[in-house]
Amino acid sequence: MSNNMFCFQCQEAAKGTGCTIKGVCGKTPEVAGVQDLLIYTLKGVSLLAVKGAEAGINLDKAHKVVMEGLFMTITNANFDEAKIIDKVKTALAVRKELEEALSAKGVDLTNLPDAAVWYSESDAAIKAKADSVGVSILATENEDVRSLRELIIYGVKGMAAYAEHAYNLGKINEDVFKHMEKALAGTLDDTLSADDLVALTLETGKYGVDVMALLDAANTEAYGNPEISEVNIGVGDKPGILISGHDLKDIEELLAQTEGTGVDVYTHSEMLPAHYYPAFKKYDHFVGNYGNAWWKQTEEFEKFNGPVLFTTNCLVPPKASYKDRVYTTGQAGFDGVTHIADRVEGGTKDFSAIIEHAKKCAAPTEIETGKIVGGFAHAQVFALADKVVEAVKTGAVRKFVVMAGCDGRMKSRDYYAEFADKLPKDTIILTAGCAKYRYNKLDLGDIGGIPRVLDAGQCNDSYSLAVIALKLKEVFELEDINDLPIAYNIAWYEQKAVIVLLALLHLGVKNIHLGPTLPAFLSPNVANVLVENFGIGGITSVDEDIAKMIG
Ligand code: FSO
Ligand code: SF4
Repeated sequence: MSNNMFCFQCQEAAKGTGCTIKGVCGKTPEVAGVQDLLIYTLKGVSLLAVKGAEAGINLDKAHKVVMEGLFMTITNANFDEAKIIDKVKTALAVRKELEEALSAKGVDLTNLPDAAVWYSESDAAIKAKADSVGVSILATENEDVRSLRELIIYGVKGMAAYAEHAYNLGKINEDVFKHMEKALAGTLDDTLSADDLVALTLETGKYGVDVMALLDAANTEAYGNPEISEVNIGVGDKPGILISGHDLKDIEELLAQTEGTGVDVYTHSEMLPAHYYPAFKKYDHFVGNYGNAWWKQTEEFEKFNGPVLFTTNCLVPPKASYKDRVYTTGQAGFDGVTHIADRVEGGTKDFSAIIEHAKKCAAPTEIETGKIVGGFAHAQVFALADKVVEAVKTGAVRKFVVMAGCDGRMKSRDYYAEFADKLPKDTIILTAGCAKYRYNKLDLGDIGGIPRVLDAGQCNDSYSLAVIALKLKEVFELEDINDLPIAYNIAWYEQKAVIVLLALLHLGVKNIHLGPTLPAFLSPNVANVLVENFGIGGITSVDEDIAKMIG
């Protein structure tokens, strides 16, 4: 049994340094241990995959296990120790096949590190191994190397999540997979200097842009371009299923399978933007969005009355009062909750169990009424481009403020609601991700018909915000994206925000304010690199920051 852990991958790391007894997120030392072992094992798989790419070996299985394993260890995705152990076993089996294929090609496999050679078959031996590698990041001597390695690992975790959503829609970018493997293998390489690791971090940002572009293409080709939409936040009188997380393929199949059953479908948190896609508007039983950002779920799910499906994070350990109504699918998991199996190739997932469950439940209790507006992804904003450009030229819009990212439970995040509220009325907020729940129900008005909060969608739709910025740069004939009247005040929580940040840095965006606190995994020197080269800064008080960002 583990009795210690170390994790500092998210913004809520205990004391701003790291969780050591139990995660603030609810992760136990046992789960933390097997997650760390899974990452350790994937580093070994990746090392062989890099060699396999050079030797021309088929890497489909390696790509898949690396993607799934990385995604599974993201904050608030999977708390099920047995599922994580299963993934370790899959990774070891894939590694074995790779070893055989590489040996057959005569590739030298001597002197590999332990991560690429350790092996166990039994759960007990895997748990024992987890105990021995669990806190290994503490043992890496140079704190800057440790910091950069973790920054890279968290970046590729976010990348893996987006790659998997695209993969589920049949879109693959082989170079993205290869980069995940190169990056993970790079974290095992003691010959890489801090400078080399900085370069690898920035290269990760390039693939961050690529994977978000891939997912954007996958989503819009499958479901159409998001369009301005009003979303009901009240409830109907039929029982409902609440679907959370980010996977649009899952909601597509759930909507199709619930049609005509008398069960309504509601979105939760990051699934809200599903309402913006034309393909889903045809369903009358797709009623609205229920609740707020992820961390409010323990209160809100009690009132929903029906079953809740998690397609990804952010899952909070469920209370006994509604745990029997929680279902997971994909890389999400929690011990004791029903997991809906993956689709077999060419087939669909089977949501009949959750639908039958919903039929026996009461309709949701109303917690809010009214509507919220969203759907301002790149194509919709381009359709309004003339209006937007005109508003900037006439001075009706003084500045855009990108407030994308995540929400979280910390009191300090009240800052973002206050910041949005106090922004001068001639500014427009561009948002994406669950950060918006801090201000998307405030009445911030509009500027000549353009709403003052433009929601592009999920955290990955931050890509849309970057595309919009690049388009404006072209329209205004500017040399540098940083000459645009756009300020960046981004809230981060978990590892998808890390890849979004690295992607923005790759696109040349400077002077991003990152809050509510800077990552615990940044050593002072690594933080300095980000400050000096990219002007990254934290947040201070609302008034000071508004003065700084808006002028
Ligand atoms: Fe939020 Fe959670 Fe989308 Fe994250 S629900 S916090 S950055 O998973 O991915 O924005
Ligand atoms: Fe702590 Fe965040 Fe790690 Fe959870 S994910 S254990 S809250 S640092």
